[in-house]
Amino acid sequence: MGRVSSPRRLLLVNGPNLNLLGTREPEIYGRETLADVEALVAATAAERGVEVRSVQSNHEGVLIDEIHAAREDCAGIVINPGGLTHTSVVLRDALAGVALPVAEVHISDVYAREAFRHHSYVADVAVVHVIGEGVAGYARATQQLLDILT
Ligand code: CA2
Repeated sequence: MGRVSSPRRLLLVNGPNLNLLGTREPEIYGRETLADVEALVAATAAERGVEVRSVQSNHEGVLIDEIHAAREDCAGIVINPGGLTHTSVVLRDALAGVALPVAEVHISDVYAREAFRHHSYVADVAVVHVIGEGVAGYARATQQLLDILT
């Protein structure tokens, strides 16, 4: 199908270790779970009549396959790449390669943490950036991406 003029579906991607949300480090990542994040994004998009397909994986190749598949039926991608943000040229290449609009989300303020978190390979292939607003940032990123798409 490819991109359509009225977006019907977004892909939500959560990278490695984000399945642990709500179980550890609440002082950094809060108490909400991955299921809460996925429900929040689905509800936010549903207000605009848009569906969400959600994927979380601890495996880079799985994420890349999902990003490639999004070319077929998604109008944009909301992504928190987790630690791959700071390491992964291949994830960046996948996002650039599918040429869909991307919203980059980080729960914590990566720019106020360790120096190794200050560089994002994804930042310049994303059109929306929501950093350090907690889990609520996923809703804002979804809204901003839909503002661009509609
Ligand atoms: O702040 C974010 O959203 C991050 O993308 C989260 C990544 C981190 O490597 C990035 O620098 C910033 C880590 C995700 C791990 O999430 C956990 C959640 C709860 C307990 C343990 C890990």
